[in-house]
Amino acid sequence: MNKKVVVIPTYNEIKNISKLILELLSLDGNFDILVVDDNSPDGTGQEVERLSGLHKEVNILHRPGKLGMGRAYIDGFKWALMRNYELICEMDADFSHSPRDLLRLLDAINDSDLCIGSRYIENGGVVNWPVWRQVLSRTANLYTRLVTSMPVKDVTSGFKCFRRRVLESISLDKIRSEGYSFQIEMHYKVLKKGFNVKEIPIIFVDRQHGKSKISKKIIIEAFFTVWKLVFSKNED
Ligand SMILES: Nc1nc2c(ncn2[C@@H]2O[C@H](COP(=O)(O)OP(=O)(O)O)[C@@H](O)[C@H]2O)c(=O)[nH]1
Ligand SMILES: [Mg+2]
Repeated sequence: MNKKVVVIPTYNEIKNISKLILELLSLDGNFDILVVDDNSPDGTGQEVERLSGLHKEVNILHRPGKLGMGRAYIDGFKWALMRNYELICEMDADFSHSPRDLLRLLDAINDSDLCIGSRYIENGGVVNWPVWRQVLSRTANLYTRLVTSMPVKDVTSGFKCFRRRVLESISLDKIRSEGYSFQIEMHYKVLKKGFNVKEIPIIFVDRQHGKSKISKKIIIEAFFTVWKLVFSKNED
């Protein structure tokens, strides 16, 4: 039986995290959960610590401070690779990604190496996002696809599932992106390696609790990352 884990980065998600974990556990999908918390001042890390004492499927990786979502995922991936997980998923902590869709991703990866939950294919979509976020996301997608020629429709999606061989083949320490460009960089590198990438539709719902961590820095980083990727000679 394939070992499966979903990696969830958190920063100040106290209003979401217990509910999300309990919902994921109730799905009975036979997967483990790893939360990577950046010493959230609101106590998210301590709450997950408590839940990890009650449920053997729940794990927590504490980092000393806010070091960025990209590095949180890298640390989470390394943790999972060391523990022999075969399927390693990514998911946000704020219910924008539906727990039920995680089961669909785990199912759909059967015939691919990376399966992405996509907002921008038929039957996918976004609910309750303010217009500026929709415009930003659509523009970022269009811009990235024009510059990189990637055949992925939702290049900034943070809901996906990798086979371990995909993550093993990438030099994780060379990934520098912190925000959305982390997703772009991963997709670019996976495609460049020739892996089989698939998208399935998801409906992304804006968070009801807590705050988005999007910032100008994250947007600017994504703007430049696409050019760095295209001009980089580095294969991995
Ligand atoms: N560990 C960690 N998690 C982060 C950091 N920044 C964002 N996150 C988490 O990454 C996920 C996506 O972030 P979010 O702010 O919801 O982005 P948005 O949905 O695009 O507005 C959430 O689970 C956040 O808690 C960070 O610096 N460190
Ligand atoms: Mg969010």
